[in-house]
Amino acid sequence: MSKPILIGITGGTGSGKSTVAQEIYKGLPEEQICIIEQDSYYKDQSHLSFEERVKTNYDHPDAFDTELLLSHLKQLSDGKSIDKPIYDFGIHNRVKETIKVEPKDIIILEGILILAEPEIRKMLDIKIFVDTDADVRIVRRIQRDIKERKRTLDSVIDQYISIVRPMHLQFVEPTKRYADIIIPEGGYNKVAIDIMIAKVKEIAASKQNKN
Ligand code: UZR
Ligand code: MG
Repeated sequence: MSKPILIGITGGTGSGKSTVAQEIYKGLPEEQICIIEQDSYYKDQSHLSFEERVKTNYDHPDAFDTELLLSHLKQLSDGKSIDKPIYDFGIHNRVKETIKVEPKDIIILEGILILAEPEIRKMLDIKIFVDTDADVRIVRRIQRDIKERKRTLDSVIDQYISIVRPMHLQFVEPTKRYADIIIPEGGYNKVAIDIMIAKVKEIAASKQNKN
């Protein structure tokens, strides 16, 4: 297998980056593409109590096990499978189980702080920033965190004002400068997604010819 193409998709929380990643994924045959979520690489916090884990700043680059993520990206690039960690947002911790991910021609890496890490940036062939207004992002975040991440309305709002927003302005927003492509409005932007799928299909076809 020739070296895979690594596509990074970033943007603030609730921007629609996971949706864009899923849409591109669905546009290609399963044997050619995989998704790695930066969220899966939140640090193992088993040594902390639940009360301590709640206080972790999850919007800071230090919250992530970037060393493990980088080594997994390198393994996939070298044609080796990885055991991707599973993160449980309900308990704020990594669980014991992992998921085996096989190397594919196209690897999508998506997460809020992937472009904030120079080592990750260097590995990415295509860098995308999903740019969605903050009011839309907070509304989506409220809906998602209550439905899927076992949060209350008050806790989502408190966390947003005290941590998520300042960290976004300090660490996420400035990485827009590193993007090759900026997609407004994430998952609802069908034109941008169709263009991306066409491009990725073209890359995948050229890879198949080389294999
Ligand atoms: P996305 N996050 C949690 O709420 N709890 C955790 O245990 C780990 C992460 C949140 C994190 C960040 N912030 O804003 C968001 N907080 O997950 C990133 N507070 O994920 O891009 O899917 O929204
Ligand atoms: Mg997401």
